[in-house]
Amino acid sequence: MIDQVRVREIHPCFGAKQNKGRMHLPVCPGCNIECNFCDRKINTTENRPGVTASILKPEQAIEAIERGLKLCPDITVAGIAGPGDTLATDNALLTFRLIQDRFPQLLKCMSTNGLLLNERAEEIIDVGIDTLTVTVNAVDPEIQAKIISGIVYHGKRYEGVEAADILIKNQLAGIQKIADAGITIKINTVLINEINRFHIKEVARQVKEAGATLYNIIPLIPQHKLKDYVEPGCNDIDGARREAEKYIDVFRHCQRCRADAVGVPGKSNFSEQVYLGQLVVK
Ligand code: CLF
Repeated sequence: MIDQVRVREIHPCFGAKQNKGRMHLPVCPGCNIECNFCDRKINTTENRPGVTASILKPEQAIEAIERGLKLCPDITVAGIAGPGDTLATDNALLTFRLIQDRFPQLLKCMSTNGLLLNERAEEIIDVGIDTLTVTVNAVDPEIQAKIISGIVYHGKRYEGVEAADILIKNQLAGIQKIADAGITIKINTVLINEINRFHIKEVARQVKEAGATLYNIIPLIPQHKLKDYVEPGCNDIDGARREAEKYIDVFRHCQRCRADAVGVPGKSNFSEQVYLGQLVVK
């Protein structure tokens, strides 16, 4: 049984008040959806989601954790957040199994786009994930269809409202299954003023109903196909948060971390020391 009090006390993205750290393990190269704002990159310079200096194999991730814990004993969470999707391959779940054996003291935190969440929910529960984040940018297929160009689902590519509908149904059904197992779920929504600004409260309402308990609104970084869109300002983010918190608790300290971030979010970063020389790109 997952200790929810422990999660809130030691997880920096789920309520920890003191300096607690997380270590991201970049073991997931590929993705199965095409978000119009997403630009996955291998480099050491950009500080944003979807960027990593290296892609590791699951066994290499275990060695990286050993280095990370020596450099930053405040790390309490082993997280996997890309750079691709954590369920598009088996790498993330394999890595979490190894972590369970070698570092049972660490919370296991997974982030996914949710396309395969419904069909892989039992595996996630079996692996013993403590916290799950699902990125849900819309619950209306017409709106979601403006955010993604397509999905690849069971070997077939879908586009438009059809793709959006498959994604949303799998996300909500998956959230429900994971929540029923007692796992704490946070939802990330990328705030795009021109597309989903006035849809946020409906996303918040529906994900809460499905079983999520925490909501994180991440302002768009204008890039890729949305490079000419406006970056939301403080008023937009604040307004969206106030609408969302009528339905669900809101997390306000997101640092838009890299897929290989190591340290206390916003305070320390040891990714170069941990991952330098690990440029193993599959
Ligand atoms: Fe990583 Fe995400 Fe887990 Fe945290 S990050 S997988 S829940 S351990 Fe946290 Fe970073 Fe924001 Fe993510 S500050 S980008 S919310």
